[in-house]
Order: sequence, then structure tokens, then C-alpha cells
Amino acid sequence: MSAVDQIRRLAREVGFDDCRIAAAAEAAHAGEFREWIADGCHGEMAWMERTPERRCDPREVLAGCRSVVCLALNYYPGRTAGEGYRIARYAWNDDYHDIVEKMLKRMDEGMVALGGVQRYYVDTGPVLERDHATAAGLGWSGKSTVQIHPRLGTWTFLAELLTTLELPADPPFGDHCGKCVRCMDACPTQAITAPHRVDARRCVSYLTIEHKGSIPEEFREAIGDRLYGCDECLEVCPWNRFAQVSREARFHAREEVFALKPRDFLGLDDEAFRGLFAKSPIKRIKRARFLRNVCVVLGNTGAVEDLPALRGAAEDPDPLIAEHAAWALARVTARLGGS
Ligand code: B12
Ligand code: SF4
Ligand code: SF4
Repeated sequence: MSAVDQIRRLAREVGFDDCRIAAAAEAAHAGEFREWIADGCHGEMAWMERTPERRCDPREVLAGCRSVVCLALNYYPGRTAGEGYRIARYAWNDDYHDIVEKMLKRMDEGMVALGGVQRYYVDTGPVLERDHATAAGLGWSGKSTVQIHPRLGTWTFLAELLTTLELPADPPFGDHCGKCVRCMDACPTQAITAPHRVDARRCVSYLTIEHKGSIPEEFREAIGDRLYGCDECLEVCPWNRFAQVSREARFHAREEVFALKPRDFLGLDDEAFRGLFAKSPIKRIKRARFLRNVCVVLGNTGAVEDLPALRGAAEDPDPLIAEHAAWALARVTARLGGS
């Protein structure tokens, strides 16, 4: 069996849904990436500015890199979970970084046996993951910038091993968005400022996860009931018609979380927050940012029964929570007719 066939078999065995190969070369849209950074679209994600030459070319990350093994993992956990709020599906349960890294480690061990030296990443490495996936024909980069897999749709994590092994590259799949602009129309904050360009500073995913301070008031209403992340440009994509629920139960909705209403989250102290979101990506944003988000959701959707919890949050010693709770109280009170 050839090395590439062994690698594909290994990818299947460890649980990936697809595996394709790109030649190690400068990322096709390195220029667009540099412009995106120059325009400040990355907001406060300063780590994205560092070492652009590495991020744009895998050969700068791994000496002697010849190929990029591109992987996709279906995480689709189902259509709905929770009442009165939405959490982006990738965060419905355990953190994918931990799960996928273990899978990549097994792939690496198998590839070492084939004589390769590897560096592997899932999300956190200096790699333009979608560009390599596109080059390898692992679907294509949609107008939303989300990578679309023809069979799995938008609900995939991407991961890759940079390797010194010289493997035959797969052909690209080609762009299949056609005239569709559904994602651009659906985006609640007009963050997709042009096809294939997302201004992170406007994106609800950025505002509710990466952004550390106060959420600019101009976006609070548009955030609606989105408590953590945003799936809007994924949900509307017609390529999700074949999406199947992931085999990985650790991505399925965590019942203890989704049994709670938004106002219940306001009662979480630090310890309870860490317990509820143990192993979850949500734990990373910590209690204050999460409760900030809860207040925004309640400001948009809350009713009379949410007022006591919001009044309590307005007294929170953390000014980030108190300020957003005060904003939410004013909004709910105004909706109730000012009483
Ligand atoms: C920073 C980041 C974010 C930022 C910025 C997003 C963005 N669009 O840039 C924020 C916080 C907003 C974010 C949000 C989300 N993210 Co994110 N994020 C990243 C990260 C770390 C870097 C992305 C990056 O380099 N951005 C810079 C811009 C310039 O690059 P890009 O958007 O990826 O665009 C590339 C292509 O669009 C292409 N391109 C550019 N111009 C053109 C023009 C044409 C014609 C074509 C064909 C292609 C093309 O080249 C670009 C450069 O490579 C990646 C992991 C990684 N290391 O790659 C994950 C990653 C992109 N995120 C991921 C996920 C799941 C999400 C969310 C769905 C989470 C959620 N539900 O809330 C949202 C989706 C929002 C969206 N529409 O992108 C997954 C996406 C998987 C997939 N199937 O696409 C990734 C790959 C992590 C992973 N390993 O699985 N994310
Ligand atoms: S994740 Fe939401 S806010 Fe961000 S680009 Fe997609 S639809 Fe717009
Ligand atoms: S919604 Fe339409 S334009 Fe957007 S990524 Fe999907 S197919 Fe492409």
C-alpha cells in the first residue's frame, strides 16, 4: 500500500471524515490575509499579526516540509438545543481542540513510522487552514469564508499535519457557491463585508468570544439571542442539506447546560461556572465575559421574570457584568412600558 493510502486509512481509523493532500507552498490567498491584517479586521486578536511569513507558508513552520495532510471532522450535533438563547454548535459540549489533538497525535505516530517529520495543528497553529484545505480539494472556501465540504456541509473542523513526506497532491474541488449570497444576506451584523472577507470586529462570534471588554452598543441588539458564537452564515448554507449528526458523542448537546434558562446563568459564581463548563470551549472566556453575553441576550429577549436576576447582576463587583446588566435592565424595563 502506498504511503498516501496508508495515511488516508489511518485518518479514517482515528475518526476523521475526510483526508486530502496539498503540496507545501505559499498559501494561495496570502496576499488577502496580509491586507486583512493591514485593514485591522482581526481586531484585538494580536496573535494573528505575529510572524505572517510563517502563517502564509508551511515551509517556514517546518523545515523540509513537502506536503500538507488536510483533515476534516464532522461535528454537527443537531438542529436545536436550549430555550431562549443559542450557542454556536461547535461549543455544545467538549472542546474540539483536545479531542482532535489526540487524533492528530496518533496520525503523527503513524507517519513517523513512514519516515516523516510532522507538525500538526487544529485551529491554534500559525497556519491559514482554509487555504490549504481549498488547495487540497477538501471542499472550497465559501463566500462566508467558511470551508464547505460537498458531503458534510459547513459543520467541520479543519486540522492538518505539515510533513516532510512527499505525497501526491489532490486536485482542488473548485468553487461551488455560484450566484448564492445567502450567508451575506443573513449575517446579523453585516460582517461579511465582501465575498470571502469577514471583518472580525463586526462578527458576533468575535464579539461574544474573542472580544474581552464591553460589547459596543451598536452591535448589542443585532446579537439577538446569541449567547456564545454565531452559526447564522453556516445555518443558511444550502450545502448543509446532506449534513449528518456527528458520530462523536462528545460534540452532542450537554444536557446540564441546555436545561438552564439565560437568567439561571446569572446565578453562577466562579466555581459553578467552571464546573458547568468543564472541558467546554466556553470555559476559556471565563465567567465575566459569559455573563456579559447573558446580559446582552436578556436585554434583547428578557421579560418581567428576568428582572430580579438582572438586578442582582447589576450589583456584581465585576464592572463588565454590572454595566451590561444595567443596559439590559433599561431595555427590558422600556419594553415593559417603563414600570
Ligand atoms: C481568527 C479566526 C476566527 C475569527 C475570524 C474569522 C475569519 N473569517 O477570518 C472569528 C473569531 C470571527 C472566527 C469565527 C468563526 N470561526 Co474561526 N478561526 C479563526 C482562525 C484561527 C484563523 C482564520 C484566519 O486566518 N482568518 C484570516 C482570514 C483572511 O482568513 P480566512 O477567513 O480563513 O480566509 C481564507 C479563505 O477565505 C481564503 N480566501 C480569501 N480570499 C479569497 C478569495 C477567493 C476568491 C477564495 C476562493 C478564497 C479566498 O483565503 C483566506 C486566507 O487563507 C481559524 C483557524 C486557522 N488557523 O485557520 C479558525 C477557523 C476558521 N474557525 C472556525 C470556526 C468553526 C468558526 C466559527 C464557525 C465559530 C462560530 N460558530 O462561532 C465562526 C465562523 C465565522 C466566519 N464566517 O468565518 C473553523 C472553520 C472550519 C470551516 N469548516 O471553515 C476554523 C478553521 C478552526 C478549525 N480548525 O476548525 N474565527
Ligand atoms: S458568524 Fe455570524 S456574525 Fe460572523 S460572519 Fe457569520 S453570520 Fe456574520
Ligand atoms: S450560503 Fe451560499 S454563498 Fe454562502 S457559503 Fe453557502 S453556498 Fe456559498
